[in-house]
Amino acid sequence: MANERPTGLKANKGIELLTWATPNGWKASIMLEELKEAYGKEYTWQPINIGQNIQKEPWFTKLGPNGRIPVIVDHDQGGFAVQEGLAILAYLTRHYDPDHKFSFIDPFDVSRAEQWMAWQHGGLGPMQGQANHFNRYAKEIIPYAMQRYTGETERLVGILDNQLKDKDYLVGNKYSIADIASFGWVNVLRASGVDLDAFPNLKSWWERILARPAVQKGLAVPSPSSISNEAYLQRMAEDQEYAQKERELKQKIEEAKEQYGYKYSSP
Ligand SMILES: N[C@@H](CCC(=O)N[C@@H](CS)C(=O)NCC(=O)O)C(=O)O
Repeated sequence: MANERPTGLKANKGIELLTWATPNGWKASIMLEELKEAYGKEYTWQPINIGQNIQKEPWFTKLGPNGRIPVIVDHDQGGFAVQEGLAILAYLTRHYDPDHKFSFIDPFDVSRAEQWMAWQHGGLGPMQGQANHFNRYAKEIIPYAMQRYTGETERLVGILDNQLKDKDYLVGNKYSIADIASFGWVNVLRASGVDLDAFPNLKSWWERILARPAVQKGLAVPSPSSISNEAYLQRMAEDQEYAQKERELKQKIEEAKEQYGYKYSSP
């Protein structure tokens, strides 16, 4: 399935999700799996292999002008398309969560959820994304950028950890779109060079959410990721060559932090 190259929409009713197995993609697939479990709302999906730049093709950018996944199309609303994880979570709950199982009625809780989702969009996602880029994919090794973005990711997850000190979930002590927005990024924290064990409240929150059947299903759309925290630890234990390379990368990040006098501090 994941090898097929989509060339356009394939459904004509319900929600169609265009996605790939990434932290941003999981926001949409987890939400859709939760709605399916809670309300029996079916959806279809297509794999958009971002390594093949399918998200830049004209049929895709007509739906999601930013040329990035995830995008949903609501065939029951005249083919209305939504890009951006935050907007997708808001759209799906506004239309398809009538009992507010994953969203809020109280305007102050609505605002609290919006704040954490905006925080994820403007902070955790972009910073952790840049940490991954400069630690793993940059064409040259730039120690300043490595420590800057890895350090900023640590600062941000420290905020979440603190927020979760006496709470199971971010808003109203209820699992919601506020949690779903950040969960995917925390789900790849280890591969981003940040030690999840150093943030115990966050780790418990991550485990609590990971245990949900709908979350497990959402994480398998379109196929399981090799960099989720669990997959990462497993590969570190089983593949000596990979483990050695990862240890070398961690060492480079540590050296970069030392070079620029980085000290963990949050906020
Ligand atoms: N702010 C967007 C970010 C979307 C995004 O960056 N998606 C990445 C995957 S995690 C992507 O499509 N990358 C492919 C590309 O940059 O062309 C959201 O939260 O939905």
